[in-house]
Amino acid sequence: MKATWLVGGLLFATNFGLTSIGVGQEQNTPKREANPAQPPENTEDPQRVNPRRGGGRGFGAPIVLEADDVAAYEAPPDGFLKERADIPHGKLELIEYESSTVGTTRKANVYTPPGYSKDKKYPVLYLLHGIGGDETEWVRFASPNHLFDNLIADGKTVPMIVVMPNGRAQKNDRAEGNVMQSAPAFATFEQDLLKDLIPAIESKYSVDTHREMRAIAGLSMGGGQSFNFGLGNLDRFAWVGPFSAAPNTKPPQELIPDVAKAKKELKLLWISCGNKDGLIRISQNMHRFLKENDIPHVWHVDGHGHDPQHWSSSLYWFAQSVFQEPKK
Ligand code: FER
Repeated sequence: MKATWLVGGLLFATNFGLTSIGVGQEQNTPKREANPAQPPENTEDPQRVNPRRGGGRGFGAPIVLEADDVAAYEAPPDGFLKERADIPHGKLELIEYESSTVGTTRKANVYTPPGYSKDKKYPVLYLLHGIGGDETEWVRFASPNHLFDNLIADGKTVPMIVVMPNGRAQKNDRAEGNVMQSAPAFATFEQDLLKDLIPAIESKYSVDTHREMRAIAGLSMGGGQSFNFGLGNLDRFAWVGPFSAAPNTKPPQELIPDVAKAKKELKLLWISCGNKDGLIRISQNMHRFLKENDIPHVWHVDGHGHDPQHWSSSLYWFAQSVFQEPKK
């Protein structure tokens, strides 16, 4: 029996009983364009197919839902990712920066909001992709330029710069071959981010460099990176948004050794996962620790799996809280 599922933008197929994931050769240009209007072709959830299957690279453990694993938000309105002709538009550009960490010139997509001006200083959201993705993944999955243009036009989010880098910090950073083998490069990216990318962004763009003006969010491996790099560097990030966090997430006790400090310094910890996502136990584990330690956070569990619909709708809601004081 064959199961397929989506891993950070790639279709994976495996036969039950095998512990490794067989990956095709064409990850470089993933065939499937994200279309939020349609359910992904591969929502076939390994759990539903065979809830008893163990292992399976982390997707295989049974999903056990708790009473508070519920949606904090509704589904976004129709058209939230569509370009609107009647509003001002920001700009999406592909930039390059020198990485001393990797020893190469690396790429990032950067969104600047409508009316971007050197006379203002902007907050920056670093938005990270999954194991099968690269600097184009968020652009393909969530049209972030339209999503942010629309929210800014409606006064629901503040003008911000959104940086979508390549989180696979290795010389060949294309999503090729067995992408699971590049998992260590997602940890190396912490150094690239802190030492290379952030300085490059802050010299090229007009950025407010206070920690309260820097956010980190991401999907799956990028969700784990958001937990690890955000909570691990509270002097750099005050807003953290992990969606569908992957097993690269460090244990909560390791990430939050000082509960009082986390409470004091976190402006927002915004966690989401789909209730059909075989990786949900990772986010549940974090939520449980945060609850036990009384650390404020958002916990949003919707009805999706490990899929672009969950990620675009999480970005839609996270974008409406980040860099804003909570509405009273
Ligand atoms: C794993 C299962 C999933 C894993 C990573 C992922 C490193 C990542 C999925 C994604 O980014 O979509 O066991 O181990």
